[in-house]
Amino acid sequence: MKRRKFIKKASLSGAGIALGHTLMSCNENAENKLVTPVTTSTTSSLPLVIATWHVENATAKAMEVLQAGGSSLDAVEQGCRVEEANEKGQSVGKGGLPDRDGKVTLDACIMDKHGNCGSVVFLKDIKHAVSVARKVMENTPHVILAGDGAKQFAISEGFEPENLLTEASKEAWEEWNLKSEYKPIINIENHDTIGMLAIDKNGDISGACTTSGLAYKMSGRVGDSPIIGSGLFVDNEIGACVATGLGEEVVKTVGSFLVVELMRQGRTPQQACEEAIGRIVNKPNSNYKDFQVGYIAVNKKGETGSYSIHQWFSMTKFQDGKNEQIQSDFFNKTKAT
Ligand code: SD4
Repeated sequence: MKRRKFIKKASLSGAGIALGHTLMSCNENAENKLVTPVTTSTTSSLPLVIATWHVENATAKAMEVLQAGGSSLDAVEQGCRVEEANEKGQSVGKGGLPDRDGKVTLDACIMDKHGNCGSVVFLKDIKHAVSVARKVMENTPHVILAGDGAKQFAISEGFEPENLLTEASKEAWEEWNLKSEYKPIINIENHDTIGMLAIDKNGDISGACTTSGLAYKMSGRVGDSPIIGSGLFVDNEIGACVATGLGEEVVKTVGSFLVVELMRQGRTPQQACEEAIGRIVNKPNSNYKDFQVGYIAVNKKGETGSYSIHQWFSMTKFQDGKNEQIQSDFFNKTKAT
């Protein structure tokens, strides 16, 4: 997930667009691979997996699990682990960009077909945050573990602590530190989360989300990604949704739960994602031009949808032997190039 080159190529200007840039960005190969904006897919061929952004290696891993008859839960965990281990991706796991004190802190969650869920927030030194979240779900009576407690729990479960700050991320932080300009909004230094949803051969849905959060965030800041209902929600009767972008805005509208509830009321995944973005941008005095939010969703029939505030958000979808990046439709067309 190396997106910076793409960011440079996207010659948008103006502060608002620049602020949303990184979260609108995608892989350097994006120009060759993007296809026309998706509306709603109506094929229900299973299994299928979708993920935020351009993460074909991760969706390929998840599909391998699904094709072998594995559960959607195993698929989303294994898929997310690919990006957590990818040191070049500065958005999740090892190599994630640090907070403003130079510490990499991770947020992740996972949710299964029964509505069970687990999450970790402000986790340090353990790269596979999504797997720790799964252990919280399966091996504790709790849903969320935070900080030192989450780390201690992970170690007790056999996870090896390691330094997650790579040289590249350290250098980026040192460069940022020269000005230490702190803006609690998505800006050019910020980056992308992986959220993944899968339906297995039995038709059961699971989801996961993992991130290092906003780059150079305040120490202790937690976004939407590990918050069940905001960053992720799964209802095996209805469908699932996962979010990316400025977590504060997703939390304020309980975005993923909203999308699933809208699907329950009869909206397609695409309509539900659009309406949930509408809740953000249509608020009185919304400064949506300054930040990005994107949703992807799937329903029980295997229909999918994705939508974002600004251009350049994309979804990776693996279904029927095709693993492809799909450009998301978006709200702010007036500023599009
Ligand atoms: C957060 N939603 O921590 C995450 C950041 C993100 O792509 O999605 N970046 O607010």
